[in-house]
Amino acid sequence: MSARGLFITFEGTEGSGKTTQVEMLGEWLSARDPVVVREPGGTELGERIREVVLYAGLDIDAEAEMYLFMAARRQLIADVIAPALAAGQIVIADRYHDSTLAYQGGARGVPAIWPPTFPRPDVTFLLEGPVEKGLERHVAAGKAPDRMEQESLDFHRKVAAAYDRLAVAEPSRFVRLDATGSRDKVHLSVRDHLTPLVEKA
Ligand code: T5A
Repeated sequence: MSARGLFITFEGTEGSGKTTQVEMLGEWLSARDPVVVREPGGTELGERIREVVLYAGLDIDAEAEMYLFMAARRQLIADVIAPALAAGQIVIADRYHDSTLAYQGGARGVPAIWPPTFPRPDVTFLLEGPVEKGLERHVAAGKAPDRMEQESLDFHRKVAAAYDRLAVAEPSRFVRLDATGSRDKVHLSVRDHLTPLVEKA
């Protein structure tokens, strides 16, 4: 548990339903006025890095890509996450450092560590399901693929395998959820896990 506040993150492969669940959770906790952030983004620097790393069509070295995501994250921590947690607020993040460990570390093979200045989440929901299904959801939603979504199926399977290893290594932080269930079913599982923590926060 953070010194103050409650830090909740959502992770998973493309189209696993993170944003949907973050929005549903934000509504459920609205009386607590949670701080909701998405990565990369949430600050002016972060949004600019998002454009560069996902949509500029640049050929980016894998390690440089990792530092770009981490630079965006550090600014978000400094400007938003750390002050909110220090003030006792609930913070909900749509992706966080586990994304770097899974995508850049696991799938791209870059040596990745958890910087000591990055707060650890209290709870990380990992939305799991076949990677093909998530990519299909994007196509069905008509979303233009970003640089990472254009990667091969094999790449996305490596991301899923890396998430699996992260969850196995930290079972007290990770909550694994079946992302193939309905939106409401997944949301009710999220609520079940959070109810005791939210009451204490
Ligand atoms: N990245 C990010 C890194 O490589 N390293 C990092 O350190 C970080 C932070 C970010 C990209 O950057 C990479 C990972 C990503 O490739 P993004 O645009 O922010 O890209 O996108 P993602 O985080 O990947 O989110 P997605 O847009 O892929 O999908 P979500 O949020 O998982 O899914 P969501 O909720 O948008 O749902 C997708 C579709 O499915 C439907 C929704 O309505 C929507 O149409 N849906 C469901 N349908 C049926 N049943 C359900 N339970 C459903 N839940 C949602």
